[in-house]
Amino acid sequence: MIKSKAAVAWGPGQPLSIEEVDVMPPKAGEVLVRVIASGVCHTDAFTLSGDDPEGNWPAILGHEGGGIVEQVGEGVTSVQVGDHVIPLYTPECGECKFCTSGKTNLCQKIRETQGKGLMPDGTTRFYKDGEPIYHYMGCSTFSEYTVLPEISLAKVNKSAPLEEVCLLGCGVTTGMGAVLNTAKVQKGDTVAIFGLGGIGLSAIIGAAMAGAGRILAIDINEKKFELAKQLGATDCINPKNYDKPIQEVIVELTDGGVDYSFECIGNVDVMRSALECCHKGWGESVIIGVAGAGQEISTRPFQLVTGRVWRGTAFGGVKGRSELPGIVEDYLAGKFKLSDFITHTMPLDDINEAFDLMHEGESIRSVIHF
Ligand code: NAD
Ligand code: DAO
Ligand code: ZN
Ligand code: ZN
Repeated sequence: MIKSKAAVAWGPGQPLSIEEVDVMPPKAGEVLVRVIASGVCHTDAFTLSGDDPEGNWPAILGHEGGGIVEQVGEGVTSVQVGDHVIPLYTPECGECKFCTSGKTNLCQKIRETQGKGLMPDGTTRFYKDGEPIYHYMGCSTFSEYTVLPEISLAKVNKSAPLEEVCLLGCGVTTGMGAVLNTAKVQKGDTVAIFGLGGIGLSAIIGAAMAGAGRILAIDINEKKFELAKQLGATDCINPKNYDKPIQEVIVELTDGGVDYSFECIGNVDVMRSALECCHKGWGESVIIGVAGAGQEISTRPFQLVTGRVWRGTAFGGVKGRSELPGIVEDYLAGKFKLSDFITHTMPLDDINEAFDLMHEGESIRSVIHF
């Protein structure tokens, strides 16, 4: 057992509390990781708010990390002590029906226990004063040390700075992957991106990489527009400046609608706008944002009858163990930058400030340095 400084979420709606917790050694097939850095994603805030039906309490949140293997459990062969790794909330076992389907990245091997905040054997590795603390999304990166199943680790090039590539553990991979893998945007396409946080801005990078002809960036916070333009947005639109539904505005601006749209907020009304701004006959809308528990989407079915397509994506459709190392290589080769996203860095002690900055719309990503 080792001691670890961690930010514990004791319950929904409460600030995180910095504690010294006990971390149990990795069991068979598990790995102890020393976390070097972790981004703070909107999904952490969503779970902390209490809106996430899978929230378990108390828990150690965080799922956008980068770290170094400290110890391996029995039978672990794919990583060794000293390897640099990115934790995966979507594991890749390579054996389950989902992994072998060739159709999805949603490995289900440890889905049930991960959703309950537990390791695959049904127990936790975190304790405080003898009481268990739950894992989060199989990652729990808001702790100096964390334990993950081997299938939840992508081994990456050691020359990549973990303080930056941690963002590939969620936000940047999700946004870029949604555009490049899920939608497969092509050169010259017109795209609309709703919500310009870490996910939406990464979707802009993906659209620019794909050679999209026009990239419409939509947000109600105009402070996001400058970076959106720098990354490749051609039009920045604030829906509050119009007195008609934003989908009508976009359809007019784009000669009938966009080829692809992406909802990067988690707002079911915006999801409808994103679908309905798509071009009749072929436009496709991809839902990335996670809506609150129990919320539902709606549109007139005729929108789909007339050729629009509604779909969704998790982790940008990326298979973490086999594909994420290549994305890190692309970053190292200068195909995209990560530093633009890191608006704030701070020690774990100040992690609540990262949540405040996100809620105030001041940050793109805060990265916690351990
Ligand atoms: P964020 O809070 O940093 O960004 C959200 C942006 O949406 C902000 O810029 C905000 O101003 C804008 N916004 C809010 N309401 C709006 C509205 N009505 N119209 C236009 N813009 C509006 O969040 P993020 O970290 O970028 O995450 C975005 C969403 O993606 C969240 O719901 C998160 O849970 C989800 N997510 C999904 C996946 C996945 O795999 N599907 C992965 C990571 C995050
Ligand atoms: O396989 O049923 C499943 C769950 C997969 C989890 C994918 C989560 C994607 C959305 C959550 C946002 C992640 C930060
Ligand atoms: Zn995330
Ligand atoms: Zn699998």
